[in-house]
Amino acid sequence: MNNRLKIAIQKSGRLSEQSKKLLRDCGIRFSNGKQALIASSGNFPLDLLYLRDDDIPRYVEDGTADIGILGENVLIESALPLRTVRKLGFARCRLSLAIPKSENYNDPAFFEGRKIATSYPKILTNFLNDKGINANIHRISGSVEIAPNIGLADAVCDIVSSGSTLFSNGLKEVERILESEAILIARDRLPAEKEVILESLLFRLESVLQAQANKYVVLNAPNDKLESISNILPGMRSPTVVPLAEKGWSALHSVLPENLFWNLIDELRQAGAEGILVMPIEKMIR
Ligand code: PRT
Ligand code: ZN
Repeated sequence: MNNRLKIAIQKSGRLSEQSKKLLRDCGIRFSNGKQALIASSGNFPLDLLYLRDDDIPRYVEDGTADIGILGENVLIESALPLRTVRKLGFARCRLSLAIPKSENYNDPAFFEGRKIATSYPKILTNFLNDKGINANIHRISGSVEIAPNIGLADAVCDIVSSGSTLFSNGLKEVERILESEAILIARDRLPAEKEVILESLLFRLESVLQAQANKYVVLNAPNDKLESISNILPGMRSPTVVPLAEKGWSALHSVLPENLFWNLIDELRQAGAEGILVMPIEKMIR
């Protein structure tokens, strides 16, 4: 069956809601996966497999699924030759080494001969090998952060986002090994028919992710200020300018990258813009 694409997503966990939302934002309809292991979309040639995130690389590799959404950290730890098709911008975190707060730390030589608890033995081994350090890696699959407190390890190598888990376990982060976010992966060679479906999914994804990264801006300005304001807000091609009922004034419509938002808003006000409205964009196709 090459006329449908199979995507593996996390059944329940930190990635599952956002993975499903992203696909739904792409206009793809499917049932929830609360009970079932598999769901079929009725309006797009996509079947969903709900799996544990750790199993996703293997299933994409062996052809049970064609593509998948998972954390970059899990893909790298799997060491499987899969391709990263698109970074998805959610579930950002990092994989870090942490030690008890009371310890002094200068550099990775600290870890020589120490016992480190982790769920990421391969990534940690590579990091330590790179630094020429011999440590004793203790592989555990959950609650890594409690290992030093119960005397199981001297340090941990674990996923951190806010840092509060480390903090509440009396640990401090001393090395960042890897930055991670959710990604879309695919098997290296997909049949041509499946590549076509992936392309069409990617086109939709792109328009959703672009929209998330940008805001729609409407503002009023006196006509003699329009040019300098347009220079600040280039838009997709150039801003739309519409005259207001009040003579000598116009409204300017444009698009602004979310990450520049606050900086540019200040610049716009200084350039004479007022009545600024900023709105979310649902889809954006360049
Ligand atoms: O059941 P399944 O195997 O599918 O899920 P899981 O329990 O293995 O994974 P899950 O759902 O916890 O995480 C899925 C993915 O989310 C991870 O592989 C990361 O890519 C990403 N992610 C983002 C995180 C975090 N943020 C995160 N904070 N994964 C785990 N954590 C944990 C971390 O392990 C630690 O216990 O949260 C704690 C640290 O958080 P802070 O905010 O206290 O620093
Ligand atoms: Zn997992």
